[in-house]
Amino acid sequence: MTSSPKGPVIIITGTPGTGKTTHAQLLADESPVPLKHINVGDLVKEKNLYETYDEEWQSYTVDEDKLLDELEPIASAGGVILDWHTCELFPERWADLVVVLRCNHTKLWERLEKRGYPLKKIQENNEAEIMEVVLDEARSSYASEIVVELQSEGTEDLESNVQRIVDWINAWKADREA
Ligand code: DAT
Repeated sequence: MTSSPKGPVIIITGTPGTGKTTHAQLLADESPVPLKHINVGDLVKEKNLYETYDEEWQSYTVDEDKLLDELEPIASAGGVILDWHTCELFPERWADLVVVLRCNHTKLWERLEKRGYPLKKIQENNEAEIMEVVLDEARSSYASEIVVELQSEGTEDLESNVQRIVDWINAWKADREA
């Protein structure tokens, strides 16, 4: 017998700088059910789940098998926010909700510049945001009913987005208690 998960699996994805970690932290604080925030990029570094590190691009080539093995028990247990700039790697069965954060490219450029990214990495990410790469990826990887696109430009967006996800969690919870 499989036990029912204690909470949903919520994927928060989007181009770097769109606000995933900021949203995930606030959501973990405000959620009506306990949610563990996993910053997948940090996990990859901490647990050496990568093959190489590219100095020039300042980025890791992830060992996808190792990462999936690490995340499988966590996702199966439920009650987790997966915060990462890509989502197509995660099996469809893991996801209850996929939030894709979006940001105006001028604002995104400023955020990435502040982060000290090399120019070509800023350009690449900015272009990806304009081309809706992560949104397309989410839409082609998961059922359309569970993919939500949200703007993340200011604190008002942040607060209303998190409230919207909290409302969704309350509905998820009520559904299971019915
Ligand atoms: P990500 O995890 O997607 O790389 P982040 O959460 O680290 O992005 O945010 C990058 C920066 O932008 C950080 O200084 C917080 C700011 N930011 C992001 N979304 C925001 C929002 N909706 N309102 C105000 N600031 C935001």
